[in-house]
Amino acid sequence: RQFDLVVRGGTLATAAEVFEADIGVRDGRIAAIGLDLPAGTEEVSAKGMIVTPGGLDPHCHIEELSADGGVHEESFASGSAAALAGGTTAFICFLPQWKGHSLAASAPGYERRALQSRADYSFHQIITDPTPEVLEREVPALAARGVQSLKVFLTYDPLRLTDAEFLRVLATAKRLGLMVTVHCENFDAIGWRIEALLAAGQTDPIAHAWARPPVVEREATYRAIALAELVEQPIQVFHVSCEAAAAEIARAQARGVKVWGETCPQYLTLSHADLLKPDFEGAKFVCSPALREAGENERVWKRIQDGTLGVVSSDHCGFSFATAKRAPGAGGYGQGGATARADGTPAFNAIPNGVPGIETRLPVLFSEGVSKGRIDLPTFVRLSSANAASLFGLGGRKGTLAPGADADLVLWDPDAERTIHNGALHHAIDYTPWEGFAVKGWPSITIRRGEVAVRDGEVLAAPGSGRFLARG
Ligand code: DUC
Ligand code: ZN
Ligand code: ZN
Ligand code: ZN
Repeated sequence: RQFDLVVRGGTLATAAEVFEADIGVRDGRIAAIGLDLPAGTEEVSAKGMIVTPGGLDPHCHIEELSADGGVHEESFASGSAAALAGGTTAFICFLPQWKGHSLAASAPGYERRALQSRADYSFHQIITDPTPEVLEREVPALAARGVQSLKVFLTYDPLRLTDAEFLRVLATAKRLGLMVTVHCENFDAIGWRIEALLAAGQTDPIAHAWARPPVVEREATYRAIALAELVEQPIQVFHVSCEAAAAEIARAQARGVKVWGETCPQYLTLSHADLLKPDFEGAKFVCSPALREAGENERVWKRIQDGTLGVVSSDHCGFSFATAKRAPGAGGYGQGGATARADGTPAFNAIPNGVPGIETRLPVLFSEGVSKGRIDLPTFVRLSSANAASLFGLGGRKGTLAPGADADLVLWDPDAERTIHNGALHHAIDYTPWEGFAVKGWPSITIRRGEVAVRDGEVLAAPGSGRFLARG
């Protein structure tokens, strides 16, 4: 039988090599890779294009329902449209747990909302309250349904675990063979800094970074690794922002500890200068870990180049600027009492933490990485999909160009020069931290399981066409 689709004449990039070939697709999967494949029912020309596996964003917050009633503005329909337009065909977001609730009683209806996704999706289960009921009954049941990874926070009032609780989660993951992902910052250190800054009258967005300097991240990274080492449980350290934390990961890797590191485009391109923007605009750049001083971006790139950090996720967590201005503490991603200032804007500690970036993740990484010569194409593929696929149980299906894999393909125009503007993005958020950012290289066609999902910025995939990815 002939191919449903042939992507013809492109330069293919995988995690290992770059070569010229056509890709033949049948029933949503790659059926053949080779030169001069016979005609398909549909033909897409990839002449002059670089063809990579679809991006896998293993860390994004979509429509997350928080215990305080705050709802993420990003819906599954909008967030997944943005993902596809930015070359990401699958993502892993989070099943919330509300402290004091079982998993089943947290965020009711969340999985039903996810059915609206246009991209393929999976979940990490957040654990905020590791009771025996949760660890002994609910987590094993979830794992059996293909939710094979847990997420824990070492900071944030409503989310954080004590070391004792973290150890119990690690032990459960070990027993069930699950991966554990960790947000590493020292909660008490941050609280102590926030109090001192507020007492000194420092309330501007930049004080967010002063409240959580690199040492706060480095300490928690070291502690998470040490506790994981004790239990002999692999972990993935989320959103590494600085050399100090990356160095702890590198040291542990060198002694054979199973620890992996992730970073995000914000830690490769943005800095304190952004938090200092006037008219409260700095609030657009409040994320945790915080943006660092000028110069730190290059040190994080070095840790990509030496292999310490193997995944670049978005940590997409969008709160509109309009929301941040008037809704202190929205979504639970803040710390300490919510203080309003004379003009009604919140003090730095009550600005909801997070930046939107699910659509810009890969264009920024391609441009700053591949186009500027910091990384080669196979490294780009490893960072954008392949490494996360192996780490989270999607190897062979996602992140690879090989017969049998899902036909998730991105056709990159390596010469396209664009300036990022929020008006052209597909997310539901009213700003992008990369407004006015110039990039070279753009995903002109995104194919998800053999269907053209985006062509020249137009999203063709319908809500509900994404599939839940059970992982094994
Ligand atoms: N950091 C953020 O900036 N937002 C969401 C959660 C997180 O850890
Ligand atoms: Zn986090
Ligand atoms: Zn996050
Ligand atoms: Zn603009």
